[in-house]
Amino acid sequence: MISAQDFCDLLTDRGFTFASGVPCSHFGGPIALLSDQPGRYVPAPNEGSALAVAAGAALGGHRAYVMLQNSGLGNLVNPLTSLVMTYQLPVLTFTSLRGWPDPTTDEPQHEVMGPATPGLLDSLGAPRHLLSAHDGVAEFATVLERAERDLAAQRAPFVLVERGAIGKATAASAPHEVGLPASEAIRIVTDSAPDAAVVATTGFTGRDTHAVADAPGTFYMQGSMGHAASIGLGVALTRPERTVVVLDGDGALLMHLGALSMIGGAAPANLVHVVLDNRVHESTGGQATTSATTSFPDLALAAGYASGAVCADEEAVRAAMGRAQAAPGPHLVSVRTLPRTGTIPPRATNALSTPEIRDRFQRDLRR
Ligand SMILES: Cc1ncc(C[n+]2csc(CCOP(=O)(O)OP(=O)(O)O)c2C)c(N)n1
Repeated sequence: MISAQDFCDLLTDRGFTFASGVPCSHFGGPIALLSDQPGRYVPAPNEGSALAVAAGAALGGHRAYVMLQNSGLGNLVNPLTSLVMTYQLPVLTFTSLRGWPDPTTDEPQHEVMGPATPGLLDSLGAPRHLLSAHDGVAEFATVLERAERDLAAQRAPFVLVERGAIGKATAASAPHEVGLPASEAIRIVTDSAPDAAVVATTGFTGRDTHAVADAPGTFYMQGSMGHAASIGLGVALTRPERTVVVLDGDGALLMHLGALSMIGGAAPANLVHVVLDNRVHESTGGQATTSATTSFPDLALAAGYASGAVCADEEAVRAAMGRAQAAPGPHLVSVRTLPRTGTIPPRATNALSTPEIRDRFQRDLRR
């Protein structure tokens, strides 16, 4: 293993002064260290934006790298192939290797992308190198040396990073001063809409929802980060008689913010979009999102939602959920949530297979 400090230092020594990314727990250490230094790390909403901002920094004359989870490679393929490769921009990408080499040891959403990651990069013609868990500083220096040769040849190399290859560091965060524990917010929201179909975003939200409010009418996402509201829209449009509650995260909503405009345009009367806003990607270690400088209710209203509200206590959440179900939507309810404490409950998929989640959700929609 290489320490987070050594990882950052070796890159800085080579003149890489600009970094961006979307968190994966594999990169929690470097992101924490870089985030402490103003101007060193730009938190991106999705992997495509991370690559594009690094490409812009390269155009601006800086050496740039990005860090991301391989589940986000799909988000990055378009700017990789049509921007970075087309214009031969020297950007270095570190991607984790979730679901590899043995997908059965990881979460279900990594089963396809884990084994596919090396071949996907090969098929795109992107050079790749491996940083494995037992590599130290010397091996990392060799990997960087090889990547430098790709960069010098105007190619954009990838370094695939195994679990445990980079050490951890603690991220500073600026949580809300007032708010609700996430599991409490989920309990209040689901209790306020007992007949609703629920779509729960990936990560800790699905775990909490399964622990405090499991119901057949809940669709637990594993992966497909950022698409909870779009899934909810599809359900809401095809089941107009049913209230649909989306439990979203701030990081997840920001990942595909264009969904707000799609929802505003489609105007489903029965959709209540709840954002559990804790200002961080808590599921991957608490790396900051950019929600502190973004107003979700203002964005929703500007995108055509019927209403938008911010809540920080039980009374306000209950009142907002009541209003949202009494008038045609779509409605957005942003709930300020506090950092989780204690043990995180197990994933819904420990108790239910993904086809079981699908089947019981569909049966519940038909009832
Ligand atoms: C495309 C993609 N990129 C990255 C990840 C890794 N990931 C899983 S959960 C998560 C954080 C989600 O943050 P947020 O929506 O704010 O919810 P929180 O974890 O704070 O509850 C991330 C980055 C992923 N699953 N998919």
